[in-house]
Amino acid sequence: LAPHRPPRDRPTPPLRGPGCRPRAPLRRCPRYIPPLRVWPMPQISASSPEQYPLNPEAFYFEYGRQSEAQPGCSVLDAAFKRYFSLIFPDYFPVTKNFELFHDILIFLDVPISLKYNLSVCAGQASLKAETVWGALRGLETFSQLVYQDDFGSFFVNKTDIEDFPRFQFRGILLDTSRHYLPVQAILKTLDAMAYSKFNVFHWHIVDDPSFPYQSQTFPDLSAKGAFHPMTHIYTQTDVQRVISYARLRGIRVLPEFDSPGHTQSWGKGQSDLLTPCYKGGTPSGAFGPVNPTLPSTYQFIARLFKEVSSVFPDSYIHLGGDEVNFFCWKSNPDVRAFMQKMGFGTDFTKLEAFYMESIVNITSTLNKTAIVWQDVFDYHELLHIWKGVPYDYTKELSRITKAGKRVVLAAPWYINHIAYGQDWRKSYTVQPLNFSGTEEQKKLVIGGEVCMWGEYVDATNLTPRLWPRASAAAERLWSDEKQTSSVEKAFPRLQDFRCKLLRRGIQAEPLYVGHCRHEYQ
Ligand code: CP6
Repeated sequence: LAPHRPPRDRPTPPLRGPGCRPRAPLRRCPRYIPPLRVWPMPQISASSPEQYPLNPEAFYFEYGRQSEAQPGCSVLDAAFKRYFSLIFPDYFPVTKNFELFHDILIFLDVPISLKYNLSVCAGQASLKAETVWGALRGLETFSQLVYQDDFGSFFVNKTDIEDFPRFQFRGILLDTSRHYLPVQAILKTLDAMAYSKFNVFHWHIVDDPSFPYQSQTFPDLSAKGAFHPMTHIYTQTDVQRVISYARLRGIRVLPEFDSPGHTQSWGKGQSDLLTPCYKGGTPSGAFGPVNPTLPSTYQFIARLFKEVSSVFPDSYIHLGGDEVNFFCWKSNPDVRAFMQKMGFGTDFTKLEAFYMESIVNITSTLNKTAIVWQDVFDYHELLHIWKGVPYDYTKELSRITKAGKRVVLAAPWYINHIAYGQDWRKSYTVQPLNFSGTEEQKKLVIGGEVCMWGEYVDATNLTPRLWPRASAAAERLWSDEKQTSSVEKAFPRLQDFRCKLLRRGIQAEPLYVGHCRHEYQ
């Protein structure tokens, strides 16, 4: 922190602009302890009215001497650059080839903890984290502590923070099948996710309407199944770009290839994959879910998932399994014969379970953990709760955790649904662990997810529909429940955070009447 420690080996920075600005700071209100304007709220924090000016000419980040991470650590080198610009918006260094120096101490010990400690005092701020991912969250917090006065000078108050996430899975689902989202729109969402400390991008990449993923093994899937074979696809380069952009921000990418339902677009580029529907004893020309009776189906899935699991490095893969319509399976004589042979009688949920079990086995041979929507519950370790909308997901939480399965809660955060008024309040007051069950059961709730289904969403309205509404869920998933129990106290903090999003170029919608010092340009 400037100006107490002059940077080494650098010329005196030139004065900026004509004339001199008034010498800051005037301590306006010495006894006033400002509310901590950090979203989501850190677990433990103490701030003081003691205020330090920050000079962008002299500010730098530095790796601590004892830190295991040192210059060359790609995640933190890149984060220092990003956060410099976020801390000093609109500031452009005058010196050419401006080198960023580093003034943050990073200690790496236990490589699983996501904790960080941030201590801001005169002349120096230190950030200690056991992993680079924890350090990223700490940088985000630090950047939110810095503010500007009416003359544009930067300040930060004396602050101590110890922070860690309440839940390990804090996701956002984007649906790129109902509408194609340009890569830029995805990257922008990843930026905003990092500002709210989300850590999972659940990429619902394909579905009935389109198949934009360009597969190396099966190029026809996007050539015939995308809205447009050249302009509305994600190439391997696009996908790598999204994955590495997300990684630099501490976000994992969880791909979803939903089957056996929601696969109409798959059928265009892969013949004999979908079940032919029958009408009056003959094929009607329509197709239903993936055909679970043919060995070729499983050979196809094995090859597709082999590719997907090498393209997406995350250890999880989402297999979907939701909303399977049995109507077409019932109409097909070959499917009915298969049911007889397998002894399933007329219970089509058994056929669905057979299919899901087979593809879960395929994913485990690829060393990935399968996640499925709650509809198919018997064969999986990790389930995704989406039903129980609006508010009966608590029963599902009891039922599924009782069976010893881990869960991610999505049902209360379907923010593609919109309503007049402040619906963020509902998202904010969700209590994910408020269901009947033992302590052991509660530990199985690994987190939650905000879903932005794409029927009515494309790049024109994605950002304002997501932000700051998703941030309400982000605080619920990150912060201590007791400290964040008041929606009224959250309101001004979320309004302030929304202004920060605007300042960072995220077109977040307003919560209610009001203004931001820097309105969206
Ligand atoms: N698409 C897919 C969807 C939905 C699901 N799966 C969905 C269902 C109900 C609501 C919102 C979205 N559009 N593939 C369910 C997980 Cl209210």
